[in-house]
Amino acid sequence: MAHVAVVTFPFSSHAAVLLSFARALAAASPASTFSFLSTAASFAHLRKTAAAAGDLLPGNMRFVEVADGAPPPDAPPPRRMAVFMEAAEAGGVVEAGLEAARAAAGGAAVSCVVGDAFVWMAGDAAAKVGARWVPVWTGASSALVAHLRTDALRDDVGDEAASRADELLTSHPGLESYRIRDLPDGVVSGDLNYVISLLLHRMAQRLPRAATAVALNTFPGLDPPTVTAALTAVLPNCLPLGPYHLLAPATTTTAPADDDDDDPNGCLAWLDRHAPRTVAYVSFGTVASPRPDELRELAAGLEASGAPFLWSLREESWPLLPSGFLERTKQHAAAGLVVPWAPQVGVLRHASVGAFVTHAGWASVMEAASSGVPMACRPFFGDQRTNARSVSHVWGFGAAFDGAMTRGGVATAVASLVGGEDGRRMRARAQELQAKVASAFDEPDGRCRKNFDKFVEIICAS
Ligand code: U2F
Repeated sequence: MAHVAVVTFPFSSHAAVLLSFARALAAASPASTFSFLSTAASFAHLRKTAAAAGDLLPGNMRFVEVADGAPPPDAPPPRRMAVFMEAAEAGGVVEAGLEAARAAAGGAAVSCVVGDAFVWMAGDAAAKVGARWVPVWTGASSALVAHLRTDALRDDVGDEAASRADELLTSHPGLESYRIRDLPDGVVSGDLNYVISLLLHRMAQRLPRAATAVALNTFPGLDPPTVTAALTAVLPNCLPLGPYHLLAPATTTTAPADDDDDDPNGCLAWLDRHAPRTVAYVSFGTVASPRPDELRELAAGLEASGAPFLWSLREESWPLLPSGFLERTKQHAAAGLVVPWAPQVGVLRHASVGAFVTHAGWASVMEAASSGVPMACRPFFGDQRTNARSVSHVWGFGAAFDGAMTRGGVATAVASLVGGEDGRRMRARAQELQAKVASAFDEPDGRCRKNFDKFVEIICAS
């Protein structure tokens, strides 16, 4: 019987994505044992946000806590990431987690380590216990191509990233549609020694050598053939089996409109009161945050657009909103609703949502594409510029702001997406992708469904 350890990158939305992925694996292979490894802080967060994660753990899966490297209590997230990765790289964190998993499973040795590709040292830990390493990539294929080509890109661009920012990467297979400025942070620009830049560089060096297979959060028909070819040339065993959020057992992805646990802020009931495709949904994911002046511009632009809006905004930012803004949204409930958290998958599927203003985090892009919702992207960091470029120039189901959002820019973008000619065209493109998701994923013989079955077979093989 297989014992699969699932290793998370215990920050931002990564652990929640892995948890829903692990649940899908556990449901698909009820005879196998699954140990889900994360830190105490990550488990606490998952229990709060991932639809009562603890209650919904399948019987063949258990949580196993790993060390976080002991960051100072008041350390900000980037410092926590650095401390965790240093501890994991020094050895011991994943190894101890695998040993704890073995002990908790009555001595059953771990036979396979599935894990967020960010935690590349899980490959070494797996090898030490004679297990396979099967990483899960949570970003876009194009971003992965960029990371796999980091050395070649650095050789080409050197220290000219700023002066050649608008140059297309025509000599880099798979990246022909992207400019140097669209590359993820830490490839040729930004702080190359930042913890995330370093981990992605090392991950890219390990994947081709050590991964038995790699799960990709994409579906056939999404990535251009050049991207797929560039990836499979280096990672022949990569399996497109997304959108990952559709893999989870139904209870975690489809919140009924009246389910207070999944929708404590009443977003879906509020959306029910609006006409089809009229509402702008706004969210910048779990980490990104516009600066105070930009936040005020966004708020003013939403009001000026005339479109009703649902805005998921972390409560710490509410005091930064323009004076009277929250009161106005409360008094005229039809005009806008600001909430600290929204059931995003259900929101994007709702018929009244006509536009998505977002940072273009990869899970958000996939959730919008699979719901047929056009996007207005305001990328902030990491891979978000690459994703925004894909949405606007490769797939054409959205637009990207040029830099910070302004009142006028937001009003125009939202009005265009919900009512303009450009919006209609972009919605049509989004709906084409939605149809591709349906055939690649939902149909019993769809390619993603088959790739998921193959993935399960690989990880549960004895
Ligand atoms: C990091 O991404 P983020 O966590 O910032 O953003 P997403 O990948 O878009 O994931 C956000 C998830 O949180 C959910 C939403 C997504 O599944 O449905 N969510 C929600 O349910 N309710 C809310 O009110 C707000 C969000 C990183 F910053 C990105 O650059 C990367 O692309 C990404 C993937 O590696 O990880």
